[in-house]
Amino acid sequence: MERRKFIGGTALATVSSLIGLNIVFGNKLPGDYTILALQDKDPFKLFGKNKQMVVLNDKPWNIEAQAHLLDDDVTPNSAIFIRNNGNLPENIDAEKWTLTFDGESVNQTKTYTLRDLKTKFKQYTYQLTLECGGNGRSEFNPPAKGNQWTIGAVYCAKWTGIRLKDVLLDVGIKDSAVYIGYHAADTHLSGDVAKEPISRGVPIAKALQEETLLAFKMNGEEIPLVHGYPLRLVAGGYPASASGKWLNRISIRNKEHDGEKMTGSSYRVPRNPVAPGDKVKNEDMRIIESMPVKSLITYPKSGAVIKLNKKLEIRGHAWAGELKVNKVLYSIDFGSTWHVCMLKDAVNNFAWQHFSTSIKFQKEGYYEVWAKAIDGNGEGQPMLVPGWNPKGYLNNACHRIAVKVEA
Ligand SMILES: Nc1nc2c(c(=O)[nH]1)N[C@H]1C(S)=C(S)[C@@H](COP(=O)(O)O)O[C@H]1N2
Ligand SMILES: [Mo]
Repeated sequence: MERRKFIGGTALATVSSLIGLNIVFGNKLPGDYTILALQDKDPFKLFGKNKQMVVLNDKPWNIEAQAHLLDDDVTPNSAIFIRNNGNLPENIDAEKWTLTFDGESVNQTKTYTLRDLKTKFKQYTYQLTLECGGNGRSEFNPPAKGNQWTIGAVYCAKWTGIRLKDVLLDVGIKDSAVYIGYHAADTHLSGDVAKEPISRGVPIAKALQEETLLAFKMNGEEIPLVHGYPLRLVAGGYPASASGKWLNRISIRNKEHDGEKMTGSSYRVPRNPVAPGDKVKNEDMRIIESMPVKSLITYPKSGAVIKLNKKLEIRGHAWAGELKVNKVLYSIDFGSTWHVCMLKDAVNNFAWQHFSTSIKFQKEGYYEVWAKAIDGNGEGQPMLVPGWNPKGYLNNACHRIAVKVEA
């Protein structure tokens, strides 16, 4: 007789959380059966995203926002881009979730349950900007392989969790510690369980910053599965790839972490400028740390139409990795002259800052509004695509919107 496998409690909970409903006869579900609600792969429904998000890849899921969806000070879940390097983990049981600390520079290997982490350490909430290192890749020429992000792989959500620093002090790390590397529960696309889809990290100084969190809430709720439920490393201001989702292990390293996507050309850029299309030797590449200064006009949507005698209100956000943004300027004459926008302070370190202004146009016709942010070191965004690099990282060119002024 054929034995039927029935889906276990934890797997069932995962499936239920994916569709956002209790599966009433869930205990009768055969183990190898995919329910219709999941066969119908509507990613917007599946992940609770706005229908105007743009799907760049479905294996694995990679979905980006459009500028106008990012208008809120704190990005709502519905507009948060998704970047997956592997398959989503299955059968997550938060009750049984653990986080292990190991590596050359740990005093002793130590494991905490998620419950320990939530109860033994003080909790903090910060807004932290996460931008994919490849945001803007689509503009590089010759083109770089990979997801063709335009401008929508950035967000600033409110993260709640405990300081990684507090846990590292509790674990005990050696003086030799220079880097941490994360490990996570997602699986390699090849199905090879020995391979990790991604295992990146940050220098120890970044790990010890007050805002570097082991987070279990995003925007006041449990982190959605696709964004790292039930535990995520969040290191604002660094490429978002350093913020490991589905976190289950952190290695304290005595050298720069050499996990998956830390070496070769992954998340690495040439130390010195290269000509477009050049081959760059590994030793001439460096890992991306703090992200460059950038801004985004989130209102109005490109293509806005305005009456000649009306002022156009514009607004958006600016961020500069670990630095503050000092100024945001706008131009309506293709960068010939620039004018200062109003700019707010960040609510905390590594949160984006909001800018706004109102613009009066002298004549009817076609205009572009360009925005340009300048960081605390006086460095500004380039008007057009900056330094070409083999994987198309760090495009922080000025964002532009088209405006029609009519009588
Ligand atoms: N475990 C794990 N963490 C991960 C990734 C991943 O594929 N697996 N992708 C990284 C990359 S490249 C980015 S840009 C961000 C995306 O975070 P988001 O999906 O919440 O927007 O997660 C990072 N953390
Ligand atoms: Mo990324």
